[in-house]
Amino acid sequence: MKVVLVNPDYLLYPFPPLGLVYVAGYIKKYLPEIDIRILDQIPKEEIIKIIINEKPEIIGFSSTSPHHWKVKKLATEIKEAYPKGIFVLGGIHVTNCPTTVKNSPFDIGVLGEGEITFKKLLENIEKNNKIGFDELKKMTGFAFEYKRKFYNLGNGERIENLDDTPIPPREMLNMNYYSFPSFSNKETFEPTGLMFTSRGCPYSCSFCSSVKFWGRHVKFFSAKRVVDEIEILYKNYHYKVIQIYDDLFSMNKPRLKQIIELLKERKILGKIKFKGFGRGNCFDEEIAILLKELNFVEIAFGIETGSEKMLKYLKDKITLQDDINAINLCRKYGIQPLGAFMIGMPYETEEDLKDTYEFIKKYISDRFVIAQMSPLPNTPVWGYAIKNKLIKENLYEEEDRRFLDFDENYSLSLDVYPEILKEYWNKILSLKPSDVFGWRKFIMVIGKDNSFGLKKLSTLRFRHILAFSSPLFLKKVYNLTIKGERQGW
Ligand code: B12
Ligand code: SF4
Repeated sequence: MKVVLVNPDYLLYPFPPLGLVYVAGYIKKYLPEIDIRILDQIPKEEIIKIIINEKPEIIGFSSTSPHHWKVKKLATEIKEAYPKGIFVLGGIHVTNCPTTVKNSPFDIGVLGEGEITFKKLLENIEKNNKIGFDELKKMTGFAFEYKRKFYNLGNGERIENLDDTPIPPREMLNMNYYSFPSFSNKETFEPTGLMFTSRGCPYSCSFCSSVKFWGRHVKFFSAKRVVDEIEILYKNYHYKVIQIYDDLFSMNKPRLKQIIELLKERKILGKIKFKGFGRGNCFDEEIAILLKELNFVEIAFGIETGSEKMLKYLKDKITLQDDINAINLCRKYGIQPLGAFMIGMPYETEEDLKDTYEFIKKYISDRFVIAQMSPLPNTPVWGYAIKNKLIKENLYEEEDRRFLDFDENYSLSLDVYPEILKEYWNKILSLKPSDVFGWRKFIMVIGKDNSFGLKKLSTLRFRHILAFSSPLFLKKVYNLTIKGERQGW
């Protein structure tokens, strides 16, 4: 049986679709007779051609809410060209909005952590030669329409021991595409790899949908397994920087110590730089010292706001002082702190916006990012936005770019005039150190067909600058950013 998983983010983000790779790796390990591949960084026309030629029985997709419309559009086009396949949707959007499979190109949704549930689905299809809905009805982890009835069976079975999943087989991807340097600061301007060492977060922020998905019980890969993967990224893929994308990496001190010891034993401690995410209230001097020893060069904190009142609404068990302490500790140990902030939130007033502006200016104007708050399904913020008729239930079903760029007309705050919000957006952005060469924009726009030899960009800076000024590159920037095609197909 042939299975194809499609990464819809062609030319969009230089981040590997690790969710698909985890699922594919698990199937390769536990159902080795299945022929599974990932169509990664391939234009739509080619995806359709490959599917028509290879005739896979199953075609899988993944979507986040803000990008769901795009994935649905792609799946619809593929289905028109190849109606025979079974179309499966996994990932966070369908988990939070299972009804999205109704009247859609998708025959079935896989809810929650995907590995075990997808394996069960493939076994079911192999046995029945089609989806055996009568059997699936008795399980968990699926959403589908069957005999005019809709079934939402809730999240599927979770993996108990994460080490049971194989190290993601990145060789299934077009890895040349994922060797960009990290532009966030000069320390990380080297090819950067991405990995996870845990799943879940024990907190429950009012805007975050991660916690409903993974649960508040955090699962960790063992230190040995983490170091095995680091070694592969360093030796096989030549990454000099690794970004750990865990919701909260620094939590588990004993494991942190074991990771350091193992890296030392393997003589790679200090050769790789790390970046990751922290939370102000679970960051102390001991953690800062351990992270420094591990060679952490940057830690991002979701500070979100400079207003204590807004912080109470947004996050649990944290104060602004916790964030200030964390920033100070990072600076003390030479780790660059990064602050992530939002504006346009429920209950936010002009006073709160002013506090955010002042906080950034005083504590972290050297490295911060700011975004407009997007309401994510299944969160308290989503409930607020629906109740106040600020958005429709089916917000993410249709093409909608409003929350991907700043748009003052769609603020979730009922307490501030749009012009004031816009004024603060611009004021806060004016605090940013200038991005003279447009590095950050650049990383978002280069495609897989980087005929400029960008694979080892860090060693090719002169050619890279030449390439920047080539008409081909300028055309690409124009099409992708100025004409706005970056978000489309
Ligand atoms: C890394 C990351 C990114 C990276 C890389 C994204 C990528 N290519 O995967 C970058 C920075 C590019 C990014 C961008 C965005 N992100 Co993001 N991101 C994450 C993060 C931190 C980890 C994602 C991940 O890889 N997890 C690990 C893997 C194993 O999990 P997974 O992808 O969910 O896959 C599992 C299951 O979902 C399932 N599964 C997934 N796909 C499929 C497919 C099939 C067929 C099957 C059977 C199963 C299955 O099985 C997998 C294994 O269990 C999550 C938070 C989190 N902890 O998950 C946020 C998160 C996914 N991002 C989020 C958002 C909002 C965004 C943006 C929309 C932000 C923006 N405004 O632009 C964009 C959209 C990107 C996109 N194209 O959709 C939200 C999504 C919320 C929602 N309801 O949609 C999250 C949950 C953050 C949050 N706390 O709310 N993101
Ligand atoms: S700490 Fe981060 S991952 Fe955890 S609930 Fe809050 S925003 Fe989500």
